[in-house]
Amino acid sequence: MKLILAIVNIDDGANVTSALTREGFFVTTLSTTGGFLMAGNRTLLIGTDDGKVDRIKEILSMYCSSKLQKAPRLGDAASLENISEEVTVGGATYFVLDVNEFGKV
Ligand code: 2BA
Repeated sequence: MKLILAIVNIDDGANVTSALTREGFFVTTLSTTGGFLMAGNRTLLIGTDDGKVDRIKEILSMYCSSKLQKAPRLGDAASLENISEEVTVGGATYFVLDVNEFGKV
């Protein structure tokens, strides 16, 4: 069994979660914050059989598009200047972990 951690854009979170549950996957959604942009995103926890990991990756890529987002940064304290640059965020960043044990009691 595998546990997939997938970090997705906040705008894609609901659609990708619906698509996964429609196909019978069990999903837990966490509200998380990216360390670089300090903006909200969604982290999905999906426990599944090894053979279904590829299907999950397909669904993630279908529903999670990449987006340009402004990365506001405070300039030095003396000028208080805001310097902005754009970064490409997503579609989805995922990790596939081996699960030693899975149970419900
Ligand atoms: P954030 O940390 O807010 O990062 C947003 C975007 O900013 C990233 O998009 C990337 O384009 C850029 N970025 C992040 N850290 C950077 C850095 N140290 N220097 C330059 N640019 C940087 P994505 O790579 O698509 O990541 C989207 C979100 O996925 C991240 O939000 C973070 O929450 C998560 N993430 C991505 N890679 C991760 C990793 N290796 N470990 C843990 N979380 C990760």
